[in-house]
Amino acid sequence: MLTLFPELFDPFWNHGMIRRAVQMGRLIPLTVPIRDHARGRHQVTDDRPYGGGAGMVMKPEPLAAALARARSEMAAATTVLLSPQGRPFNQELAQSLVSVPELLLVCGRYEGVDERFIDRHVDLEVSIGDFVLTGGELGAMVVIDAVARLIPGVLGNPDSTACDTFSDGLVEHAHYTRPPVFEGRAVPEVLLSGDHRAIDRWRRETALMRTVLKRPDLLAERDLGPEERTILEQWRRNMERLLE
Ligand code: 9D3
Repeated sequence: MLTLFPELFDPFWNHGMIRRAVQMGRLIPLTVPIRDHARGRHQVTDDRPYGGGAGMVMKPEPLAAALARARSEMAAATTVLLSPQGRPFNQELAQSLVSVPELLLVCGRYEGVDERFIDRHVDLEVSIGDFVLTGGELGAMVVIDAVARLIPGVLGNPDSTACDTFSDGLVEHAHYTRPPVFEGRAVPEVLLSGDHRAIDRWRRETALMRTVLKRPDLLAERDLGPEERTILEQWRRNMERLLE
């Protein structure tokens, strides 16, 4: 991890799943402060853009020196720059990053990073979405969090990554726990029935309906299975009956 704000990562490395990945030796909580690798009395890390314009650009030399320091601990690492121009991060990219042996994340700040550093040292640019952040640090935490939980053994229950939201293209069914009645609202009866086939069917059906209501874009990108067709046709018949 290369950053101008290493202190942002201190609590991050020390909690929950991330700490477990660190303890397992699968995540190195190494934060290289880019500023420590800047030369001169003022340790300047940014400068004005050639050609003019607003904002500042991250100088390439401190980044390259900080990267060399990080590479002394992870020689063969793939370098990932967090940047608004990057490939949009999603579960599929998280899945493919978890099988890369070593990842080294670089957080930019200011308006951008000198392109020559990117050309020479960056293997992949990743964005966490189409909105503007003040720097790459939160992006790096998002990527680390999403990838770390896919490392075998980091999550207590390996099943919980198998049916992640989006990995089968639907949002999840609703979840309930005790008490059986909360603020006058009961838990759906089927969940208390002990009938596991009925529960499974209810979950698949409501997952599909919740996707229709909350994330119709997910369904537009994928084909319906035969059971899903049946469920939607059933709903259509119910709607038609209501309209009559
Ligand atoms: C006006 C041009 N801006 C590009 C959209 C300049 C600019 C704004 C913010 C350049 C860099 C940044 C800092 N952002 C990140 O470093 C960043 C980011 C983001 O802003 N959005 C989504 N994902 C990411 S990952 C890193």
